[in-house]
Amino acid sequence: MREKLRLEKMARANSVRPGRWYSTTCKMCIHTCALRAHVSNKGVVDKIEGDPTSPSNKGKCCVKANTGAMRNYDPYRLKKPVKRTNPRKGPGEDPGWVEISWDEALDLVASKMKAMIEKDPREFCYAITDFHKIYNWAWPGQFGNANQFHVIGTYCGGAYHVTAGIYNSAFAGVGDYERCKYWIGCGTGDGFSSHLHVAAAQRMMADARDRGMKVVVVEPRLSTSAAKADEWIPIRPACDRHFVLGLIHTLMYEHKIYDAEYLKWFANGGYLINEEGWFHRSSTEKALPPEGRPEGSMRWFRQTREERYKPMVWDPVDKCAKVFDDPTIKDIALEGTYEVDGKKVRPAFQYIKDAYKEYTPEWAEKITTVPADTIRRIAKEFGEAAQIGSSITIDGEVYPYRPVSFNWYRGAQGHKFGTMDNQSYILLNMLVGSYNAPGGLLGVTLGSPHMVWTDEPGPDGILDPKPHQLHPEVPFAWPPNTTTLMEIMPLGVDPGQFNQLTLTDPEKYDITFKPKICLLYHSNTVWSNVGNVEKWHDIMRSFEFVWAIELFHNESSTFADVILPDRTFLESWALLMCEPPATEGLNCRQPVVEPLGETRDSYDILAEIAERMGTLPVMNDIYSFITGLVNTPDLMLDPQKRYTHKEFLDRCAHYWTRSVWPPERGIEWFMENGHNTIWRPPTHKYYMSDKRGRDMRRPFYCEYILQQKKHLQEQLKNVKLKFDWSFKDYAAFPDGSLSPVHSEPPEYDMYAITYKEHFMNFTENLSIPWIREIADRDPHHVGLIMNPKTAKAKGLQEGDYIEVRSQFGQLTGWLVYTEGIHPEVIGVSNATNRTVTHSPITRLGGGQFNTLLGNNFEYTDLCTGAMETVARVKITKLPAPPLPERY
Ligand SMILES: Nc1nc2c(c(=O)[nH]1)N[C@H]1C(S)=C(S)[C@@H](COP(=O)(O)OP(=O)(O)OC[C@H]3O[C@@H](n4cnc5c(=O)[nH]c(N)nc54)[C@H](O)[C@@H]3O)O[C@H]1N2
Ligand SMILES: Nc1nc2c(c(=O)[nH]1)N[C@H]1C(S)=C(S)[C@@H](COP(=O)(O)OP(=O)(O)OC[C@H]3O[C@@H](n4cnc5c(=O)[nH]c(N)nc54)[C@H](O)[C@@H]3O)O[C@H]1N2
Ligand code: SF4
Ligand SMILES: [Mo]
Repeated sequence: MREKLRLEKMARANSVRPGRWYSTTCKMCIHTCALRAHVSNKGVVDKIEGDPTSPSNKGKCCVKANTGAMRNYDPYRLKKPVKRTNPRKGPGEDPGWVEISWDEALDLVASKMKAMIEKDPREFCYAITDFHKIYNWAWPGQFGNANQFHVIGTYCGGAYHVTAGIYNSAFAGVGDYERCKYWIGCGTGDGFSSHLHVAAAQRMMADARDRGMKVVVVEPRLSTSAAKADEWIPIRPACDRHFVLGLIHTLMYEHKIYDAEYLKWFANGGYLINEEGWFHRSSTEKALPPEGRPEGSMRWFRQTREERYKPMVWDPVDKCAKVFDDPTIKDIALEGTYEVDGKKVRPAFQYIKDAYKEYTPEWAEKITTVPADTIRRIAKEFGEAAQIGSSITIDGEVYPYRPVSFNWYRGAQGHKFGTMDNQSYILLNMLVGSYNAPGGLLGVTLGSPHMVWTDEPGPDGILDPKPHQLHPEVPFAWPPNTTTLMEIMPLGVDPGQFNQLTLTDPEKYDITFKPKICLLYHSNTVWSNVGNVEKWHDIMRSFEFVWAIELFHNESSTFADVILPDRTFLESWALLMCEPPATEGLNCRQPVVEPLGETRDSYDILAEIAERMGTLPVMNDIYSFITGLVNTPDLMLDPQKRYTHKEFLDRCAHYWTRSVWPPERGIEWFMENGHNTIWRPPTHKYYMSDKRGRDMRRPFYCEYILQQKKHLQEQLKNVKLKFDWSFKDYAAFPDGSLSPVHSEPPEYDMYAITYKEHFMNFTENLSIPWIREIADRDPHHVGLIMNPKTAKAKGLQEGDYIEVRSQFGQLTGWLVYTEGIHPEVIGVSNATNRTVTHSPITRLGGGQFNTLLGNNFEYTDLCTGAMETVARVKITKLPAPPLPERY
């Protein structure tokens, strides 16, 4: 031990020069782990570590954080505004960048923007994806504009956040690391490589496994999670819901394991459903919005008259139907068929169980390739580990104890029918009573305090649904005012992919305006968006003016007319915690070094442009509104004043600590102390108990989604759409509908998938030497991965140069063998599909993965905007070009 310490000290002594530590916050991925950065007396960052005082990452950080200094000192960073001199745009064209002064750059942008808003603000499209400054997402709101031009919502959380909002008032969800004993991870890197606060989650996962938690991973690929799990279940892509429907069937019909008490009292498993699929409602008893309810709750004023009558349950003791909140209810029936008011009705549980009769393990095996016996066994293990009936006392309060969780993210639900995918995983957790129980699956907030967890009772005794986690609902209108068609997606998350459809053929979508200006701020939308990439290039060329706020050149900013250089996280401000898995509070990012070159903080850039456009007062009002500052006259922004980012955050710090996490603190306190993070308090709102929960039942049967569909259909009655708009994605509970990727022409005989890894942030950090070295040593990230059995059957071998072609696009690469992939799947790592970068260190690939994906309504979940992120492809061997250097 002593030797180890001595060596550790030596290592530190070698890597750091005399200087001091600063508390700050990481931004090498979307999350925000607390860090400390060591800065030498010469003002150079020479070491980055996790902040040992943070209860979230507890002194740990991941490899990406370690490379923060390399990002900062990257010689190819943009350090001055640049303007293109070559009007021809696209790959292969040298934009002919020339450096210009800030004055010239800002004048140019402001004058173009001003002319545009004076004419028609709908001519502005924007891709803004900086999660650390989420208030900047609202910047275009000052023009009343909502033409989002990115897929940050719909590639990953489109359906996930909407359903988490409806079913749990949450932004995300994850197993209770502290108390879970049996963890299934499906299409997610949670706890290992991606999703919520990787560095913090890895630590929590390691601790949980140390105390014996079993981990099962369901994945087409031997991912980091799968490799570390107790069991890997390889699955055919885009059918995880079918696997889970198989588990639910088995638990309901074969093992007969389910948490009846949870389904009766904490969910609406006992609500009576009529043959048309609606709640059977009392004909006399009407519910009214609770007194003192804040104005503007969409859900209450949206309800039709008929929907205001209370839903009913069957009391098997008194043998009659009663309204759900009748105090005389002795018990609630979950099963059976009854006649009430002359109508045939069934409890929701029975209704769903009947619908799931056909979803046997054998049915699921045919679709998923997971053996029926495995499905039976996993169902049994999961059901038994839930310890249904057991309870736990925490701080004197008794809770149901259900130490199992089914976890999932992008891979499991980034698909056509993504809404139903999410619903199925939620239903499985509900079925065993683990949804919000200690040990089970718990809600996670987005993290910004103004969007902090607020669950509250809604109509029908059910939790008030909060589907709109990122911005308020876009009201119905036709013709549409957005290029994303949000007007006909009452539950949607802006489907940025639809820009490709609406901008290519505006008439078909009744778009009466023509977008001319595009802003790319912290968004590589040409790389990250789905659909044929040449079509994206055409759209980028069709804008009259493109401006970007970036650190680097990339696939998208190569189309820009002007690029304004942002500061790195070591030079700039932020105050938040993004998607904390088990903690709450604020982390402060502060400049720890002098900024390089003539860069500026993106907040300050946007404020200055607003000032030059004459819209600063509106910007300030909007920022006051979305941060909540509007509630406190002493902290609200003065519309006329231009604040620096630090001044703005100082006000947020005061307000957020005053209102959410007292004691009140200003930014100076955070600069000194780093964060005010607390571990989820035990008797916390996250757990459901008898005291909390009975008036906020979770919708095992989600009539609300059907109501949304009905309202939309009514609004569309008077409109003649020139395209087919399906409503199949709206469902009260999930069924076995299949994504169209499973029925493509037979020559597309393989599935192509993509994935993140712990060392990669999408793909943008592959320009960092340490990251590039890691990627180069891992076969999963140097070529297109395929199972050798499949390759041999196709007459291919490792090292072959191959083309991967879908109905929509194609890419090329070198074939790499791995046993760690489902035989029907080809893996396209994010590390293999860059096409334009700022740095010679990044290896360019033979095309972008997303060009393989279908970008149309058939491949989109039209309830939420989530899209199919799996492609069907055929593989052909090509003559090999010379191997690139270092391959
Ligand atoms: N290290 C790291 N962490 C990140 C990010 C990052 O880029 N790097 N990005 C952040 C963001 S914005 C997001 S959205 C999250 C994403 O977090 P995750 O959803 O955890 O990440 P992905 O790698 O996109 O997808 C998870 C896994 O799904 C698998 N997969 C693909 N198709 C299927 C399928 O059909 N079924 C199943 N079961 N699995 C499938 C992939 O092989 C992959 O391992 O991570 C966040 N955190
Ligand atoms: N093939 C493929 N496509 C994907 C995914 C995938 O895994 N594979 N993931 C999908 C998901 S889940 C998401 S959320 C989206 C993400 O999509 P994007 O948000 O477009 O993701 P990035 O490529 O990381 O682009 C972010 C850009 O921000 C820049 N940047 C980094 N730090 C800063 C900063 O501090 N300031 C400024 N101004 N810029 C900065 C980087 O240079 C980078 O070019 O992509 C989706 N598309
Ligand atoms: S998980 Fe993200 S925020 Fe946390 S240390 Fe790693 S790169 Fe930084
Ligand atoms: Mo994402």
